[in-house]
Amino acid sequence: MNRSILLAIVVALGLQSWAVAAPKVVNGSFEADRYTKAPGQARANGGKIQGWQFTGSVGLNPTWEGAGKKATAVHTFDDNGRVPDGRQVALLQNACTLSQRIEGFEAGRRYRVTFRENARRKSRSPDPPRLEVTLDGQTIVSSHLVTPADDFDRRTLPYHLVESAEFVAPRSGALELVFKTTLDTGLTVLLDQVQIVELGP
Ligand SMILES: [Ca+2]
Repeated sequence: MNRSILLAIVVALGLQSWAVAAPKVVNGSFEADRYTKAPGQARANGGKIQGWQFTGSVGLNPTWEGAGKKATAVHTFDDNGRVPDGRQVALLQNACTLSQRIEGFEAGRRYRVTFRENARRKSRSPDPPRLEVTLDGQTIVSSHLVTPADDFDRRTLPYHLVESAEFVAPRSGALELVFKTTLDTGLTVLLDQVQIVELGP
């Protein structure tokens, strides 16, 4: 292989990696923290979810009883469906926000946010909760009902996959992604695998 072909391949690989680079959600699978106090609200477990800010009764599930590999998962809120990625999901009980300022947007480029959602099956209210998602203040997923994905205590069916509307970055830099639950009826939304996909210029 001559030198010019090698260079062409190197350039092509470089372009490819540049083209797929996208703003990265920190801890988008909610695996970075380990909560030990059920039912799993952040305020009882050190008050933090790495990478995220929140208001209201936000937390992680499952919580873990015992140490190391013998720890038992306690699924108080994530009581149905197959965890989409890793072992943990975020929970938003009642009216909450869960948000992150995400670096790396480029002005004029198009993006899409994808995530997995589910709702707690055992709930004192028959009404499903509502969720809305904004990016830089723009609604990218309209307020919608979130329904349980599976039967109680069954972990076979996947969480619902949600794809946001296309989003054109109005400027370069960090933009704020916000998940907002909009009803205060004792219901819980479950989230996992939050990602940003770059669609191009
Ligand atoms: Ca996860």
